[in-house]
Amino acid sequence: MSDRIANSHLRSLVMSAEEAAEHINDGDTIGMSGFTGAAYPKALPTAIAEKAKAFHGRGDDFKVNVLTGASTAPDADGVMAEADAINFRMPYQSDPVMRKKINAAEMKYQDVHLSHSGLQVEQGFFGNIDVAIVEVARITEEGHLIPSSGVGNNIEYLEEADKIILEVNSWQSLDLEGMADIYRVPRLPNRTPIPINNVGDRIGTPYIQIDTDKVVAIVETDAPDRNSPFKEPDEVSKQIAGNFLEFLEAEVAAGRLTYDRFIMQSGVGNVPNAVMAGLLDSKFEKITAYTEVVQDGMLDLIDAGKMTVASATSFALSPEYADKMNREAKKYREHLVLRPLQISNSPEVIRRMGLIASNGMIEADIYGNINSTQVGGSRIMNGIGGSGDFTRNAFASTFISPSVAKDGAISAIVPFASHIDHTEHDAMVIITEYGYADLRGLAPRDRVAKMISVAHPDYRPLLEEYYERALKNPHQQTPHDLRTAFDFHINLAERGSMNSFES
Ligand code: 0RQ
Repeated sequence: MSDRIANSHLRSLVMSAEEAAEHINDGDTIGMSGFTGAAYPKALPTAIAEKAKAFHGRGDDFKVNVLTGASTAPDADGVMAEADAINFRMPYQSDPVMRKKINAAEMKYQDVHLSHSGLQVEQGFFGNIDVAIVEVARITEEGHLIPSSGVGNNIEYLEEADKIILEVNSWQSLDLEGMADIYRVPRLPNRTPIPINNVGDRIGTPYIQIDTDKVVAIVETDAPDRNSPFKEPDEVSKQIAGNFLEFLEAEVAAGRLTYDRFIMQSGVGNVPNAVMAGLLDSKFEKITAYTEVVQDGMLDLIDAGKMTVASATSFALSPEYADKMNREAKKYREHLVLRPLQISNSPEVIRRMGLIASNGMIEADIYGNINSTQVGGSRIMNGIGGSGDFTRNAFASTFISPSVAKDGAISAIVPFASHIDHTEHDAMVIITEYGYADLRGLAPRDRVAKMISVAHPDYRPLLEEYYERALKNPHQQTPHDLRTAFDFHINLAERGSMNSFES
């Protein structure tokens, strides 16, 4: 295994995860690798959780602050949350145990635009970074790090941290070397334009350079990335995918897009994956992706010769596709570029690319404000992730969702969103299984009928009734009836369904 650690000084620092965890103290702020179930450290989180449990068992305090690229996995966020080892978490999570702890006020969470997170670390918003814990595929003779299945905020954490702990994971394919393109965005106020003009442009090095004197421990692991498998597309997802394609066809018909110029960004989830499956049978060719994560559907598009190149910061692959990547990384690295998060999600590059963004949502209101994160305005689901980076800056920003959730008890189209992540100024096209509402070029009142047309038929009369009441408001730019604007949500909280109105 030591052939993965070619630097002799660093090889002398190999130790167990438990020994490495001795370098972590109560109150530390840890900058950790990890992005949507990929490239997270596989051993240290459990060792930290065990250490926290031992401290708590003795009646001592032990909690750390954990900053990452995005979500991790049950054996990272999950185990640490379970052990009450985390005080503060940023910038994104999607773990069920952690979600519960956050919603019960047992830990704190700041949900941050991912493109902001590295910069905010540099600017000291989260205090001193005591330790960076980063997974790598290999360490070169010079002590350079070859990233594993994601890059995220690793550069910022490695630079800012006082101490560095590296995990060298032999499960990760050595053929990943060459996929990452490491370019350091200059610090403010010395920023210069990021010289990416085409999705696949490489502008940096395949490795991360670090101050090897800061490394205090190296832990060897052999454990897979862990992502949940995607559900097979159901009928509703297939209809949504069909409507998304219809929207793309309309863009072609309007002369805004050609069949060989589609640059996509795709959020994570079952519905976005179904959309990619739909693209396999479409007329679109030479598809590229300037996006945040590489998903199963993109590997299928590459295999089918439909996608030429995808730029992202990490993988978000199901176990089956992660194995496939491990076997065929040499082939895929011709088509994939893994970039630091500040570049994969750079608002400036995204705006210049002119891409079409597509993200999931919890709910949209009748004017096109989008809630991506908080059920009932208060309960966190996952976080905004990169959806804001792409939505605000894409050429066309779409949101895709089934029209109802929880067997019809919840409408995805509501009078007023109970929390707003993306405003009516950012979201442009809302797509459900009933069609797409293209809000571009429309004043708020002209959007309402379009939004109601994509709502579930059971909810359309209720939305129309609400809008009639709203039209009685003397102020008519964005009419609301504030007394009843949240009736859908109140009904859900009190009666278990958004449409159980008292008769
Ligand atoms: O719950 O898992 O218990 O069945 O949310 O919903 O329909 O499977 O859709 O997987 O695309 O997720 C917004 C959560 C949608 C996601 C959200 C419940 C529903 C189900 C999942 P179950 P679906 P998806 C940039 C992209 C924010 C981050 C982002 C998300 C579960 O897209 O987290 O965009 N987005 N990142 O039942 C209550 C509602 C609901 C609801 C759905 N209105 N109320 N529950 N659900 N709507 C890339 C990155 O940042 C990585």
